[in-house]
Amino acid sequence: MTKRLTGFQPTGNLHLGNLLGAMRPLVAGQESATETIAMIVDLHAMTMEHDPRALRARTLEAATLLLAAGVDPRRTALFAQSQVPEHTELHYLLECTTAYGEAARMIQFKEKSAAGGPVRLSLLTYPVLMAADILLYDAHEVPVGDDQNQHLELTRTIAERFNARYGETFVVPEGVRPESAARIMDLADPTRKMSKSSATAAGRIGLLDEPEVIRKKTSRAVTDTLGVVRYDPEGQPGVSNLLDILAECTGERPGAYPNYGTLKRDVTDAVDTLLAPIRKRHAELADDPGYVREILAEGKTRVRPAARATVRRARAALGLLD
Ligand code: AQP
Repeated sequence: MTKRLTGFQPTGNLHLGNLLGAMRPLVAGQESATETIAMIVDLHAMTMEHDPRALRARTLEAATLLLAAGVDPRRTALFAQSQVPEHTELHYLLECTTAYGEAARMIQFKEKSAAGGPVRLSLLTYPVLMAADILLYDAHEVPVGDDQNQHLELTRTIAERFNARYGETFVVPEGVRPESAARIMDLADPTRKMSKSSATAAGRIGLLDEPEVIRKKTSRAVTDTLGVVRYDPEGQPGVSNLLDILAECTGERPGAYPNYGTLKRDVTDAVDTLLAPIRKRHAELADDPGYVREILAEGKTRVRPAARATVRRARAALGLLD
């Protein structure tokens, strides 16, 4: 059975981009024969300056939102990365087979380390931890957006080299694109992707945003001065992003629109229709944080034997004692 793994960084509040680009494909994957693993990658959220209280709260909130959006704990193992210590153990073993230059040339490292402030060593080695996250579970498929392509390639390189040098140990994973392109852009700057860590929340629709907030953000979405509703991501990125959001939310190709105002109204309605049941379910689950913690503990227990087995194989291949 194909195993598919998806990770979510608790670096901020999950947003519409996360939902359409990753959470919905994950939920849909549960219907097929695919075995699904959903992981809150809390250790990745520590590669930049972080607040411990916020990290704990966001980890629980991300898990709660995944459940509210349809992750079924009977079919998907849901857990936090740090709850399975084999992630950090395999990370170290893989670091011993990765060159400094391979990590240092990652675009994300270059961009984030150039942002100013002290650069954590974990920011440099994070793609190797990501390789460990994937290789630990013999995942065949990893959904990847453009910005993670380079990291997945590094994972494949590390796995292939390890297998060739120390003997067959890891499944070499394939990156898969979600069926629909679903790269949702920032409403205030449609040339950038909607992101948890963007400077302002104006262009980001949070999964828990109230209807009035959604309306404000969509009605202020940046468009252009052409005044024609046309799908042209190059020439009209703002309008095209709104059309993409509408199509993703309704599951239908948008019809013709006489002006931007009517398009924005329909986007507001479609987004709210999609988010309202998630908000409602989230509120119910948030009332019972003990339940969410139990689900995470169960998820951890479910995946740990596979994680242990992989680490055992890797240790033996590298010449470490039992
Ligand atoms: N804008 C987006 N459109 C479509 N898919 C998106 N994803 C993220 N943003 C969009 C997908 O959501 C999953 C989880 O993402 P992540 O938590 O690993 O972090 P990220 O990709 O780095 O997303 P952010 O929001 O931009 O986080 P920060 O600001 O912390 O870097 C992934 O499958 C991702 O492709």
